[in-house]
Amino acid sequence: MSRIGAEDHSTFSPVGPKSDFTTTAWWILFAVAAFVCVVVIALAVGAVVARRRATVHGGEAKGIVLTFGVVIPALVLAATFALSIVGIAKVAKPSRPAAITIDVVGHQWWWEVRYPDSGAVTANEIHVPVGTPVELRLTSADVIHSFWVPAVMPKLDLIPGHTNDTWLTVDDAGTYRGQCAEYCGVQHAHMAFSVVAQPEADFRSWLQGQSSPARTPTTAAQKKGYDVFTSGSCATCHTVRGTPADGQVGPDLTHLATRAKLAAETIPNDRGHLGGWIANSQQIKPGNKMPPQPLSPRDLTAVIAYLESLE
Ligand code: HEC
Ligand SMILES: [Cu+2]
Repeated sequence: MSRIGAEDHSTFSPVGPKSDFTTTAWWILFAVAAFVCVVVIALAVGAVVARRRATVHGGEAKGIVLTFGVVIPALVLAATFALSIVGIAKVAKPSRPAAITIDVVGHQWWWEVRYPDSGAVTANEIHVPVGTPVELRLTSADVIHSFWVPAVMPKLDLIPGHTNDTWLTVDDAGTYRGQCAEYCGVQHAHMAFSVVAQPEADFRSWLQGQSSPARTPTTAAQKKGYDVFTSGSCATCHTVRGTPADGQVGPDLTHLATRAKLAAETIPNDRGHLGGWIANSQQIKPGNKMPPQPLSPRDLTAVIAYLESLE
């Protein structure tokens, strides 16, 4: 089954072995807890009735307390504990070795995504081959963030100065929304991303595109935009591989035009939003780390033309 739609953001529609297990475990624990709750309420009601009739005597009461207060809770807790142990083992390692490694670095308030084997760098959009285990190495450039793709895998923190090694497998092709799940400052809510699971061949061609240097500008407007970008402030914060722009503060923009959304899924990647973002991103995502860029209308139009050519 193939599911396309970034709104797929639910732990109740698992699409990988990790979320499959955690969702099943959740249902089991829910059923057990609900059952215990009903039994306890029934016993409490029973106790009131029995007390009125005064039919339970010392020895009988002791038996009831031992059975329902000690033996049954011990069995229930032992069973759920066993489930957790099985779960930890299941979620710890994929069933076969990971085929690729992806480094994810959390930033206030966006996600840096690197494919170390090919040199590809992108932001907020993690492409993976469908049905294949992928190794994830999570860390942070500033504060603690948390990587969460509800349909694919449970949460794991990104911690500054430390790398958390984990993995994911997506069984159905599609786009799955992820979200930072650890409050990390004013724009925490606008720190989303997507996991795009593609057939192997599509993934390979995507990766090849992302690892190549930026296209050279062709039209006059693109050339002008290139000059504004590389000689102005943009280049101090952004990298466009294959040009002198090698800033490390913001997302790599080498293939910006291939991304569906901008600013960690805050706005769509189209001409109007792109222009609005560059002119004054503070109006769109207040407090984010990109200051307003006071460009002349001509320069702004040129920069947009250049960025839109970066496929
Ligand atoms: C002081 C550093 C800084 C400067 C200067 C700067 N940016 Fe940014 N830019 C950022 C940061 C940080 C982000 C990520 C913001 C977020 O999503 O929270 C960003 C995001 C962007 C994005 C969205 C990228 C994506 O994939 O979501 C675009 C496009 C962009 N900047 C273009 C520009 C252009 C064009 C200029 C120059 C006119 C510029 N930036 C100048 C820091 C900067
Ligand atoms: Cu956060």
